[in-house]
Amino acid sequence: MRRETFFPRCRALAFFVLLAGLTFTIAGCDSGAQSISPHAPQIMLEIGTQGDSMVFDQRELSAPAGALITVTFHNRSRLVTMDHNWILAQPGTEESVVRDGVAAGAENDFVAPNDPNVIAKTRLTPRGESSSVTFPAPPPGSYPYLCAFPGHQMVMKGTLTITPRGPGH
Ligand SMILES: [Cu+2]
Repeated sequence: MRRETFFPRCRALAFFVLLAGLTFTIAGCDSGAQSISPHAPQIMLEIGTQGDSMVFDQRELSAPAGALITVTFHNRSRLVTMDHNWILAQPGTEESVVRDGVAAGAENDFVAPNDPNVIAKTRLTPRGESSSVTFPAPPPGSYPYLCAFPGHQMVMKGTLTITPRGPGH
């Protein structure tokens, strides 16, 4: 079985996710752009805060279409007690996602339950902790990500680019 797995920093975590991927329920190979085939590359992405600063350490991430993506977010704050999360939204929906998230409150990680514009989200993550989310790559395009904690999205944001699949996929 062909796999393209990135092992950036934490091999143990990557191995765990690989195992999780192996037990992932396979829905079918040709039922749509977001279906996950058994040959789907598994992409590990890592992002964090810039220490105590209210910004992401990466403003851009990318992954190929058809991949199973795992984003691990690290809240690297040490001095400042501040929660953050990582939210991937449909293009152009950031304002409504944030507005509805504020209304949903901290008990919902500042993300409205079942918001159709939210593609993926991690939990609200306290300082010094990490959280991750695994999801099928959306169709090729540019998708905004942000921290949904009220007020953070103005500076705590970036873009995930989904690149088209190469020939042979
Ligand atoms: Cu934040």
